[in-house]
Amino acid sequence: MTERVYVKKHVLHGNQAIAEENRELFKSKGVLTLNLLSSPGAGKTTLLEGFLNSIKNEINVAVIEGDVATALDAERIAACGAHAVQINTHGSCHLDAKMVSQVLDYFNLADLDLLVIENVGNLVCPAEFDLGEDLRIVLLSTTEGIDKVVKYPVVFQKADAVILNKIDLLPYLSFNVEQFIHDVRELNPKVPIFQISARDGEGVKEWTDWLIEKIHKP
Ligand SMILES: Nc1nc2c(ncn2[C@@H]2O[C@H](COP(=O)(O)OP(=O)(O)OP(=O)(O)O)[C@@H](O)[C@H]2O)c(=O)[nH]1
Ligand SMILES: [Mg+2]
Repeated sequence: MTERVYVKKHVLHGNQAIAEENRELFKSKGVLTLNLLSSPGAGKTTLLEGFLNSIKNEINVAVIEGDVATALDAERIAACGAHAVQINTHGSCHLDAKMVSQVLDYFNLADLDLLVIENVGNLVCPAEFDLGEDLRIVLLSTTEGIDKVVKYPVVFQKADAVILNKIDLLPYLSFNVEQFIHDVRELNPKVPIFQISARDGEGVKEWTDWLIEKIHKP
């Protein structure tokens, strides 16, 4: 048991050192970096598609896609006209800083305003692994249930913004938005909370404006 704890600490310590190198590199190139986290299917890629189509001519964005298998998400991002690199973790439930550092040569970071890293769909493991990002964005979708915030607190505690997605489905669900906001605030009192429908575009502009401001005034 003790040995297991030690191994985890060792792994996280090694990850942190590489994450700091990534962060220094991003800073030196002047690129803002996002780590996008959610359960599988909460709508990360759908949000990115809408976002990319809306800011195409304003800022230079590239995307790293993390999935256990396939390049489906990278293909969706490329279809929006953005440069995307797919990482397949082959079983691992999260990206780590080394995986990210190994694909950075595929980008001309100095030309980018924003690098988005879509993590593997999971609310647990990705929360533990710093990738060197500037901001962590956490999505929850209304279909996942109101209890997920209190059941998976760490990812919400560490978020720089929280997005509630699929609000178009609220009329068909018993999801209580006020309870959601209350539970998030208990864990992370000042975090901005956005309510969106990535599918329909509702609320996405508010999040986009918040992000663009971060790019201009990090
Ligand atoms: N009704 C509704 N469906 C949505 C919304 N956003 C995404 N979806 C649907 O949810 C499903 C999953 O969306 P994705 O964007 O692929 O989710 P993801 O988080 O990227 O999934 P993984 O990368 O597999 O973790 C798709 O069928 C989307 O069309 C939304 O706002 N409303
Ligand atoms: Mg996706």
